[in-house]
Amino acid sequence: MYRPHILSLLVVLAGAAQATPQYQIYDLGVARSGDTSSNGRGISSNGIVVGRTSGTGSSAMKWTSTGGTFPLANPTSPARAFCVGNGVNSSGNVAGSGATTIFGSSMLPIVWSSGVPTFLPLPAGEFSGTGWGINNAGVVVGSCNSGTDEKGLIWQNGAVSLLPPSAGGQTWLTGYAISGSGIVVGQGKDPAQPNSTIGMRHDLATGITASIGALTAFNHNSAIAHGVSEAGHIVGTSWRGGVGDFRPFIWTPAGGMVQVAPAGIGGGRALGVNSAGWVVGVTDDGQAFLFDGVSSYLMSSLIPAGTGWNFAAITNYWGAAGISEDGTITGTAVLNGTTRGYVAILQSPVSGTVNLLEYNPTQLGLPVSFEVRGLDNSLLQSGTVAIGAGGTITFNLLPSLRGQNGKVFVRASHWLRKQVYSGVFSPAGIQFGSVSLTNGDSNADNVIDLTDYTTIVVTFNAVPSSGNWDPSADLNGDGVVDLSDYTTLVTNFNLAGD
Ligand SMILES: [Ca+2]
Ligand SMILES: [Ca+2]
Repeated sequence: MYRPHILSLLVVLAGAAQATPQYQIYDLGVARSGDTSSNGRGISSNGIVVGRTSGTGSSAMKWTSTGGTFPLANPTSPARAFCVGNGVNSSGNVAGSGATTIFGSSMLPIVWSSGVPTFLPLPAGEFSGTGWGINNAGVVVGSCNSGTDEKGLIWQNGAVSLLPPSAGGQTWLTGYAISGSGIVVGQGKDPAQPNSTIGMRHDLATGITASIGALTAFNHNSAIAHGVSEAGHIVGTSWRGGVGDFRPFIWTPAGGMVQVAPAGIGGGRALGVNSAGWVVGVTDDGQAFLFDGVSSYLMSSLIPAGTGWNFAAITNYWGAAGISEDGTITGTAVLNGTTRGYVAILQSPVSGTVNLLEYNPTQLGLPVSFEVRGLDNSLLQSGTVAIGAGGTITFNLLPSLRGQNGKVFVRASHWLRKQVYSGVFSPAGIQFGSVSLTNGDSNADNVIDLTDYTTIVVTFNAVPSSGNWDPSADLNGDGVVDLSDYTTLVTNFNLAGD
């Protein structure tokens, strides 16, 4: 009887040890001259962002880490001057819609492939619709019509069809997202409870549609499924029809529907999820949040202070709209008073304290080189950072290295290289503690030997104004090469770095 309690405690303790994610946030800007605002609405599994740039009319816009923000052309025949991109796949193809007014009049579903807009067909007798999600195979989901007459649609190979009902007669209102393996999620209606909507899941591989239920522990009976990861996690909102009590959830085939731990004021809506089970959404008061599988955080608490971003300034359904496999988040907030789409990139800080031995002046600001290597010693990342207060150094691990196994080394000009870490590169970063580096490697070949000895001998008694001055021989940094430096060299003679 005690075992479940002990396991629960262990889970809690493990959670407490997980580092808080840290993000850098970037303005998506506007993509057309004269535009005044933008939104981030969706992100692909590999981090391509899509949204809208708005001024006189609007256009779908796309952001990539290499190309920045750029607009996607509005269709001209028939013209649609109010377009938005809602979903994007890893090839950069975008699903969205175009309307004739800002209120969404005469809205038509559109796909942009290589930036070129193409209207998606509608079922016979339907005259409006929108595209929401597009997977890496190019399959699009969305809806036609609106209100209680809305119908969930799927477009494959250019042809449209209704998303199929469940065996129990539950039908689709909207398909919001689709994974690469063909899991479609969205909202539907159930003839057994006509006054509420239900969360829906369809598997293209099996052809089966089913409701994913609601958070029955909270006496809920209604849900919307809004996002799906490549691994099949589903997220959305569960609530009690006619009451409210909106709560974000994550659903898996094995675990069913579970409330996402609250952030901020508690209630809210989940919009996006990745294959690590990280969830993004908005709280009931419109603030963006992130759930990292253990804890929930307001986005405003995960970015550096003083960026000018305000997540509380607008009532905002899209505060955090999507998250990629490497933890990149997009959404909408207010930057210095203007509504803007953002992209927030997860930082994996590698940090620790470096002590440069046998060195007299302050080491504050001195350069330290770092190397990230694989277990086979292949160089994966390298760079130079300045020593901060208290000897601290920090650099950001490349996102592509998260979760890999490897080693981290540091060195400085005439100090030997030292391995400071070996193991898994946690997405939340690495803290390697405190390391002291051995002085005396004047020629920086990672061994203290006769060559370094010779350097000291030929520069002996030199000062910075001397013709034979060599700063790498002034081991203790006191501005003269003398017996102190010689003693350090002799003490460390024949030592080699890692
Ligand atoms: Ca040497
Ligand atoms: Ca000296």
